[in-house]
Amino acid sequence: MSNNNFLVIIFLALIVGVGVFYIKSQTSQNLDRTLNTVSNSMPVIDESTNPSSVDEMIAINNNAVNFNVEGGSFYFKPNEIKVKLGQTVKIEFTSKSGLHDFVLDEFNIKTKVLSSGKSEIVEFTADKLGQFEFYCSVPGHRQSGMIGKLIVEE
Ligand SMILES: [Cu+2]
Repeated sequence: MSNNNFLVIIFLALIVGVGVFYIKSQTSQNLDRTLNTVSNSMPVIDESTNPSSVDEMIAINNNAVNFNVEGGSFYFKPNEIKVKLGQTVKIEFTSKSGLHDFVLDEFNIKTKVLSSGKSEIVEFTADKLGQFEFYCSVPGHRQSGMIGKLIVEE
């Protein structure tokens, strides 16, 4: 074997070695990526934020939300308010035109009857789940469609 042949063989062996090393590292990177994807898509179940009672939900969502609600003949705008169980809900009700109030029986909410341009702020804790109708108690207005919906969800 000449010296030259020996060098060529060494050279080829190096190329094959580097190639194998490269393929191996690619494979392990792909495997890592696959494992990451799997663990990212797994739902995280944390017992401490998995409440079992309404009281616990109320404690978790114990923050405040504000809404501005307009009343006119014969509508509320918005006529759907969605909150989370436990939230402190603050509603500023404004009469746009005419005499109107804002009543939400289940939470003991009732503003004064307000004339055009007047506002009143009411506040309560959304401590019951479900859908509750709010309405204007000026005679005839509720029947004319002056109603809306408060949705309290988990
Ligand atoms: Cu009204």
